[in-house]
Amino acid sequence: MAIQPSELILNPDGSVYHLNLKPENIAHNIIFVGDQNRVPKVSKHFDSIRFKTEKREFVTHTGSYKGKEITVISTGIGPDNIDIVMNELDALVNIDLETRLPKENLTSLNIVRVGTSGALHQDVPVDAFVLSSFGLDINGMLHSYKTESIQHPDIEDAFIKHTRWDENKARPLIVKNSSLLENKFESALTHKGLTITAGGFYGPQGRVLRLKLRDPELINKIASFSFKGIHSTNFEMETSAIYGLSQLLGHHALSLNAIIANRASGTFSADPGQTIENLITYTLDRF
Ligand code: R1P
Repeated sequence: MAIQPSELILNPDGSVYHLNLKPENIAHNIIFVGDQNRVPKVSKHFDSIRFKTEKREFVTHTGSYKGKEITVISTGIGPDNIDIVMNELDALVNIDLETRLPKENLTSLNIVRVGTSGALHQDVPVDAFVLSSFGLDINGMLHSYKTESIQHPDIEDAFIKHTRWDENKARPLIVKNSSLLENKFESALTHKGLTITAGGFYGPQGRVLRLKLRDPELINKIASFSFKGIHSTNFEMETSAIYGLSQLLGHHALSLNAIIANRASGTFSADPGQTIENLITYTLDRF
């Protein structure tokens, strides 16, 4: 049955509602960045840019890099935005926007996040790159979907026990990256680990300014979590949502984060712009 206009909203020009994109505007290799000002920092390396658009925080440039078509798109901050970006990008390739029917032959996108993040341990110093083997979802967005097929209950149960997780909060959910992309993007420069995706920047990541936290020890318990060689490495706000929705929709996803803060040592990068630039060129060259 055709998907109703209230469910799949299209703009008058036929583009998808939030991203302002039509199917022909995107490549199948896609870089996600959080900050919209990071989009031109990626596309300045392209040989040429064939398409640009923007709406709200969603800025898109499509072009070629060393002969390969790449789209770079900003997702803004947080898992709620990832829900929009993933569903609308998937609609562009896997739903016929004329008939509003899902296609029979599905397309898999390659999605790599180039983000920034705070590390939890001193052995992942500022200016390092983290490649997320797993995303640990503590924000709950993915629970709107049927996720049983992509979860890792053994690691989740160990995490719940270790942190004495408050049952009023959404059950933590652990999702894996695309091994195909991990093999392509890992190197001696990447620290592999478990990335915790929070639904906020302050309290949800254990930062205290003026408000008391429900569980002040949570950050220490998260930092000390490990399970069969998998260690928690860093906090940010998108990875698990990207991994979860990519797997459910049939896309390949990987998250790379430039470490600009270290929560264990209390330090911040002296030149975060350069570290992000280094991660951008690293990612483009491996695509
Ligand atoms: C918070 O400052 C934002 O920075 C990090 C977090 O995940 C969050 O989106 O990533 P980006 O720099 O990619 O946005």
